Amino acid sequence: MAIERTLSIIKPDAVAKNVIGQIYARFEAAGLKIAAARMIHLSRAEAEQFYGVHKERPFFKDLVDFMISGPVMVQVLEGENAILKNRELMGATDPKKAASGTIRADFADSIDANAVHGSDAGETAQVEISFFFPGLNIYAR
Ligand code: RTP
Ligand code: MG
Repeated sequence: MAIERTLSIIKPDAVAKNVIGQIYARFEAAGLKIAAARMIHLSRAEAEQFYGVHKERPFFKDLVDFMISGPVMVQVLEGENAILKNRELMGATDPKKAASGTIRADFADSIDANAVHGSDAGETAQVEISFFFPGLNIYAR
């Protein structure tokens, strides 16, 4: 199985709830390594660029407002099938529809304040990792 890297964000709601460690523990228990990490408070321009694929969607402004409402914790996760594995750990976008035991079921409040972001495919993972970690040194372990 392929070793992949994916971009994960712990969103402002979950950072404010002080559950970064609990979410990291879930990544680690699933065999995903934290390969790089940084805390950042996104500017509006950065959030609009990051979520640019959604710019025509009705929820775009709410999404950007939310993503800049406080600091976020951004990490590269590495492991077998990391992209899909992280999406499974996250659960459905709407926490009301997320399977029990998923991060969103346990920590998210609403479809806007939904605790985590995860890249949805290989190509987006590369773009998103470069966005937050340009010229990154990711250390082999
Ligand atoms: P993410 O990109 O944050 O990992 O979430 P996702 O793939 O599960 O969902 P996506 O369709 O990419 O949407 C990005 C974020 O926009 C907000 N959203 N709101 N009100 C709505 O109908 C709606 N739909 C999406 C969510 O916060 C979602 O995480
Ligand atoms: Mg998405």
